[in-house]
Amino acid sequence: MKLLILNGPNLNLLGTREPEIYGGVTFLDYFEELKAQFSSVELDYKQSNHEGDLVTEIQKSQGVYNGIVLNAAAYTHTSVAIGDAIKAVTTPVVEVHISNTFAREAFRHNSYISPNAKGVILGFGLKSYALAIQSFL
Ligand code: CA2
Repeated sequence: MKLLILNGPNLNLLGTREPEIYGGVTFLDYFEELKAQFSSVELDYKQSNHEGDLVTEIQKSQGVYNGIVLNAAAYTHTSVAIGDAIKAVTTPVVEVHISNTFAREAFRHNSYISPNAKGVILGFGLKSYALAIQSFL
């Protein structure tokens, strides 16, 4: 089982700002925990602040990964291109969010990812990623 964790814009700042919403742990530290927790899974991690990079990574996943755990961050709520890319590949995508986007501003209630995702996990902090990996097993 080979999975890609793909994070979108500003998630490289995790653990440095807004800890009340996003927690105090950097994603690279959490990624080490995930690798230890899921030692039977081949996990790769990529992050980009650029929409087109995320589209390219989704396209490149075809035939390489068994699934993608995707937190498209703010692009979740704006990106037709990322939604189209998910539709264009057979790689199953599980959408994750750290926060409960439905408990936040109205503009975070829409997702261009969800209609094309295998499932959605949100609101469990960084644990959302572990739950998403678990869903592939
Ligand atoms: O809750 C999530 O996982 C989000 O995808 C995070 C996005 C937000 O735009 C989505 O509505 C929900 C924002 C990521 C920004 O991450 C930061 C982390 C630390 C400091 C500042 C931003």
